[in-house]
Amino acid sequence: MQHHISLIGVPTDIGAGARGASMGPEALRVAGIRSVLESHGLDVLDRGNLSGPPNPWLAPAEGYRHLAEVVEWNQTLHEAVRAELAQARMPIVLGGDHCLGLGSISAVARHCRETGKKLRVLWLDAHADFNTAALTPSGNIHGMPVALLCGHGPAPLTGIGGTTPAIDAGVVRQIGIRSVDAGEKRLVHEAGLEVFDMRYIDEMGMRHTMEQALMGMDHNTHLHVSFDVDFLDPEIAPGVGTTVPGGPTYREAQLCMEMIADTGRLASLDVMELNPALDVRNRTAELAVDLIESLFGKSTLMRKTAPRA
Ligand code: HAR
Ligand code: MN
Ligand code: MN
Ligand code: MN
Repeated sequence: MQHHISLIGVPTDIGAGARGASMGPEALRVAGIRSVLESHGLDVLDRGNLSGPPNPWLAPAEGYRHLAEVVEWNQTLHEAVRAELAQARMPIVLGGDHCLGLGSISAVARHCRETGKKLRVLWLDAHADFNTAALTPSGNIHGMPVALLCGHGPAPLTGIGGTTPAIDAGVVRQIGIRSVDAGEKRLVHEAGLEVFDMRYIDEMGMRHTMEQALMGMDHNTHLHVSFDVDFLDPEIAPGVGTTVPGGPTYREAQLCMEMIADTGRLASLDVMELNPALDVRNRTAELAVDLIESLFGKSTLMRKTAPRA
């Protein structure tokens, strides 16, 4: 795994239906994200925050809310992530709402094309984020980034990064999903997205789920994790704009992160949708940092290999 890490703050809630995710980057810093990573021997540069247009808080127009502003933030983020990867550093994007997955992952995909790497995207979320203007109940673009990455949506968004679609749906594994809109459900099915929803996790357990989601990766795989904090059960993670009951417990989330760490392939990360305005004494930010620590190899005991068959 890459030992040189760059933190990129993206202080915006431009794609969300609630205000406040714009304060996410600072809350993660206050929760100690940098020193926690450094305690594992990683070299961490905090690049500070990107800047972009303010949130005008308008109603959706033709199915999209704040389309121009979402394009601008994502273009800026795309360039920032691209620059870190070009310097062989691992970008950690501190969101910000999940519309930013578009700028982040389009840059990662471009880097993979340029370097001949195989991309795998793990999308940890309560939501599939696979809406389009025609399907969305809200117009909020944070409900659309996976569809946009797969080429469903308007050119100014789907074209960020030069190639449309930015990714093939086949590289994505969604985990923890438990809220999908009716039309969105049809499109997810049509696109052939691989979804490990909560029903699957309930029946098969997190261990088997992660074994499946991580299967087929090799030494040449670039693993990107897009961690929407609303993935977690709201009982432990109240500080998000769109809570959905019935998410992974603390232990399930830890196992998920530890199994990702065991692959040694993590090469870029998004931490999205943290909303300090809705949090309780920064508890959700601290939990996110705790889980990120596991993602980077914190475990209870030293293990030579993962204790699995
Ligand atoms: N599916 C709903 C919509 O599109 C809610 C989407 C909420 N999205 C996030 N990101 N919080 O996962 O409006
Ligand atoms: Mn080094
Ligand atoms: Mn999301
Ligand atoms: Mn979500």
